[in-house]
Amino acid sequence: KIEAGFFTVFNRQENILENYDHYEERKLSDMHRYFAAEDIRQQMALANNEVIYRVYKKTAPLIAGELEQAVTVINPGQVNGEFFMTKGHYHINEKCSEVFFTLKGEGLLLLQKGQETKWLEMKPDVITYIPAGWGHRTINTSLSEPFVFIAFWPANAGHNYQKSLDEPFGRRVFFYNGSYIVSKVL
Ligand code: S6P
Ligand code: ZN
Repeated sequence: KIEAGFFTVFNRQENILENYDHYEERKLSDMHRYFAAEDIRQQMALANNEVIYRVYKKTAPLIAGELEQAVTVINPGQVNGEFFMTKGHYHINEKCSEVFFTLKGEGLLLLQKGQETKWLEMKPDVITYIPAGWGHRTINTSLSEPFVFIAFWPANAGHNYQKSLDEPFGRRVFFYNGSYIVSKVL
């Protein structure tokens, strides 16, 4: 049973959402098809199959008119020079948009629609908007700090992860010269 009216608290010491219902955890082994690296098995061994990101959720009713929210914590790190990132997805209901509010760290929001790719920098207090119909992925571009943001989206959106494998994002983000480079996928 979902409470009618609730609050959550982001604990910025621990980087968790207090009183979450559940969290989803993505390790390197869950994500091997999303990174560019070919020697992913070797990388997995090297990196000890570490946690790339966690998504903390407090659920709302999954019906039109309601809003879902989640806090995403992407750890710092790279796979063969490619920064840790989310799988990225499209909303099944193409009329559903989304808003991100950045809580900690620094990163990028990568947006994809057909052949068109856009990216926006995220850092604390920056609010980014994902228009309906656009695929979205976030990337932690910090070398040392977790990248944390809260997302709000329509509860009837649904998530399509297969599409971000079938039609990969047009850019990938790599470590370069002490910072990051957004490189075109050929
Ligand atoms: C949900 C929203 C976020 C992501 C989260 C993880 O619509 O966009 O809460 O679920 O950032 O990314 P992904 O691509 O694994 O769902
Ligand atoms: Zn989404």
